[in-house]
Amino acid sequence: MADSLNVPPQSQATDSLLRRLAGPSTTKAGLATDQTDINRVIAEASKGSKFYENEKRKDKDLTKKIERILKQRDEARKGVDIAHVEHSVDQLVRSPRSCIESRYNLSHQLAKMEAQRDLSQIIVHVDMDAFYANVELLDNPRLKGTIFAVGHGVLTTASYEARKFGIRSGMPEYIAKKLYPDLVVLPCNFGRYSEMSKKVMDIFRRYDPNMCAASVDEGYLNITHYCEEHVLTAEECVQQMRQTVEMETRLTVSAGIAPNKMLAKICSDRNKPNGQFKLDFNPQAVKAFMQDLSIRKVPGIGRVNERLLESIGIRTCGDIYTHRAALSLMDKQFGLHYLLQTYLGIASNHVEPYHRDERKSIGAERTFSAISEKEKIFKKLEEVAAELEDDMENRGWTGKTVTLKYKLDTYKVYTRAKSFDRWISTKKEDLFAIGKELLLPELPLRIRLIGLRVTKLKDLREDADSKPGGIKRFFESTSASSSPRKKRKVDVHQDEGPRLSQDGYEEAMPGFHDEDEEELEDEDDIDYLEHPPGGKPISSASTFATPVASGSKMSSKPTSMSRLTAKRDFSTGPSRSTSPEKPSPSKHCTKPPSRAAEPGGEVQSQICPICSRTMEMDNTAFNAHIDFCLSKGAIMEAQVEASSSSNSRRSTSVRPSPRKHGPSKKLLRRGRGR
Ligand code: TTP
Ligand code: MG
Repeated sequence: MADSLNVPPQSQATDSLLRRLAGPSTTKAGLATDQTDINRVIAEASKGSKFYENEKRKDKDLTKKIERILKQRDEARKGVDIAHVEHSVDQLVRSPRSCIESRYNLSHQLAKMEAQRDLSQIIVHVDMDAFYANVELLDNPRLKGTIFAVGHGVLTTASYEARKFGIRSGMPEYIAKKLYPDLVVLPCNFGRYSEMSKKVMDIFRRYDPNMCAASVDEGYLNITHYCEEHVLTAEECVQQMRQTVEMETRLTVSAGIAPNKMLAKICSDRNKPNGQFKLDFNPQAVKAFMQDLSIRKVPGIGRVNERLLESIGIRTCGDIYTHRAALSLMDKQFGLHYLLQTYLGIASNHVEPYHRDERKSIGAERTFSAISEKEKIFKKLEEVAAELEDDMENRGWTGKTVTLKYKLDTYKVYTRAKSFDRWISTKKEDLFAIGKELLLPELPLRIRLIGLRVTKLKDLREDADSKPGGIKRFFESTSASSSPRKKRKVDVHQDEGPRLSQDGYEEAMPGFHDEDEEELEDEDDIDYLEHPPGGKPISSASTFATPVASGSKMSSKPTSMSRLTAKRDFSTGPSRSTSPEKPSPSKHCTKPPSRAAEPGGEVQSQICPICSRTMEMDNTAFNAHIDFCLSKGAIMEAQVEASSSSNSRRSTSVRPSPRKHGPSKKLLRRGRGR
């Protein structure tokens, strides 16, 4: 990061664009320290593509936003005694029982920040090393030591040898080959990754049966009990667990040991590959660890939040304290509480597997080379409907609202929704018909992605699985964890308050910052690669993602590959749903007008299919709100669901339900999925 910041003699705007074009995986382990030249090669190779233009636009928007924020900050500073504000924040950090809550609108929880620091639990974050690449090595040992990557079109991962050349996840293959022309690129073999993922997760579960699988190759464990029972130190236990994984699978894993999930995740990257790092379990050690840590290393602080924080001088977690007055004055924009908590190294230590009942939506989408012919678009829609049928039936879900999503060849995303007063049919013909109805008024279009998503879900397995006493069955953790896809997206709705962990810890900066993070998801769409400047077309694949709940914020790996990978289902014997009744349009139909009718329109009361709020607004505003909800809904798609064919090119995602406040509410994230 810092290296690219020093790129002379670029203007700030050019510099930020260079960094943006470099993609989200610039902090990956094993990469060359100086990425300046690499960033230039990437920018040069991307020039002229629609992707480049889109990134340029987004960079400009963000720059404007930053200018606005700085103006607001300067306004807020006027006539304010900064020393007094700093003193107040100090009291907040050091004397939690001080009475400044009301002045800064701080919650009771905030005031207890330091007092609530819990060092009693041993939390471990495990993350397989170069997972797809190392699985490939199992089957082809001759690759050992070679510079290779996995995933045609866009790379899913790269061997550590390749990373030295700047090659990494999410990088277009043709750009990677500019960095190292002899790069060997292997096709993805998702079935195999899934198989190995299951194996390693099963080993982790021996140490914590309640572990949370955060993605295909990573998870959180609480080993406190195991260590006590087996009279082991945390380091011994993790060493043993890593050895077991290597012995039984011939794959290596790195681990971080710390008092909470955020710290454990940061620590697991410290000694990658094939290493472990334990943080001392005392407040001083934790604070010292955070002091010089780049804010970008904090799970959930991505490129956009990084830029926003940098704009007010915050590059390290230690800088949070230095700039506490500005943060306090700009609390709404930056989230003082969350950032102070981060500065102190305080976060959730609650480890629990994903619960099925948190799902919010199920969807499928497909990315392709831009098309405008009506018949071709319908064909894609039909395919998506068929995929959705499969997943809804296999996973036992129906719902009441269907949202069509499409992305223009300019990368602009639109959504159109329709609600029903009965549970919709999961039959592909019916899903297709609804999608078509939503799509028709929009035509003609030139699009590169089409998707359908069903929300307001009903769990068709719920009744069957209910036990006396009303205990809902947990979603099979293997199923929720082993999908060979990564899709994660942090999301916060500003008006819903901060995103909270299961045990009530704030886990993100305020929502509007994520608007841009959300936009970054566009880079997940790989079609810009189909016609690399001067290169031959590269085919794209699409993806399927299902969520994992807990650890979402803690699992903020870059999203850029998610759409490229197919998925496999690990759920055991999915039950077939009973056929729901045929849908009938609801009077709260959310169907938006065709674009010809935009902007404006009659103000009416409408219910958002995503957040369920009733809103008085015209259709344009309403659609903008749905877009906002869909793109920012507090959900992550981190897991890929199953497809019987591992090379399938479809994409399906299931989202957890919207974030709620208060302890023991699940942390929610979503991936784009749209
Ligand atoms: P990561 O754990 O992020 O990466 P990694 O295991 O390859 O390397 P590291 O040693 O740094 O942990 O992701 C696990 C797998 O998920 C990765 O091997 C491929 C896949 N993946 C994608 O498909 N797209 C992505 O953008 C990323 C980051 C990973
Ligand atoms: Mg990994």
